[in-house]
Amino acid sequence: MLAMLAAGAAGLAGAPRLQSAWESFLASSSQADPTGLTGLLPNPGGFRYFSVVSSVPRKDATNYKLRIGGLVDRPRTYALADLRAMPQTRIVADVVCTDGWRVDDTPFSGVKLADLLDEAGVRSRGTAVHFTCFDGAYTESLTLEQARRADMLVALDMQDKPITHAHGGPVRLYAAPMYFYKSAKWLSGITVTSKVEPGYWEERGYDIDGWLDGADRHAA
Ligand SMILES: Nc1nc2c(c(=O)[nH]1)N[C@H]1C(S)=C(S)[C@@H](COP(=O)(O)O)O[C@H]1N2
Ligand SMILES: [Mo]
Repeated sequence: MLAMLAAGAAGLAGAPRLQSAWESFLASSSQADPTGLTGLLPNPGGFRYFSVVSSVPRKDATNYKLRIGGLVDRPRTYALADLRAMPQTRIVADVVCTDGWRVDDTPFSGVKLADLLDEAGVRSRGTAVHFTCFDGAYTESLTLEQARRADMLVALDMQDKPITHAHGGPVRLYAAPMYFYKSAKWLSGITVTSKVEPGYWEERGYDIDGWLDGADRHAA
């Protein structure tokens, strides 16, 4: 068993874009798992761990904050409990990464991004939404029309459990109809802007149009 775990940790350390063996250890050890052991195996549950920085601070109910601002009438900061107290939406869809891996039928739940935008009151000059992360590096963007869709969530749960640190918990974006790079992990800021500001990967050549093949681009 120990040999298997060692092999598993080595496999994770070699995963694409993984920045350091230490972060892979942190990532694997934070998988929700009663034994604490299966997370050390490579590629747990079909997902790959992604981060563009080598270490990300941990946030929980005691210190997590989501700030909404920019071109809105009522800027506001939400604690985790505030988000949990709002109506929750559950979506089951396929997770697809541009690197070629996918995990079918993955449930995510959380608050509709549209509900948060409505509470904030988007001003008439607002046409896009920019997302920032408490890893201090990753960013993402959506048009306001995309952001208002019913399948865009500020997600609190993944696979019906609180999102783990490794998967971007306690709160990540979940952009169901788009490639998984649009689903920013460790979400800390939502800013309404007057034009789309390209996100981290989009500045580095990714298509700003993240639609999955077959997505209904005109869904409400
Ligand atoms: N903050 C942050 N969010 C991110 C990324 C990242 O590196 N940092 N990677 C993106 C990419 S390319 C993918 S495929 C998914 C991976 O999510 P996972 O680590 O939960 O599998 O997160 C997306 N969101
Ligand atoms: Mo990805």
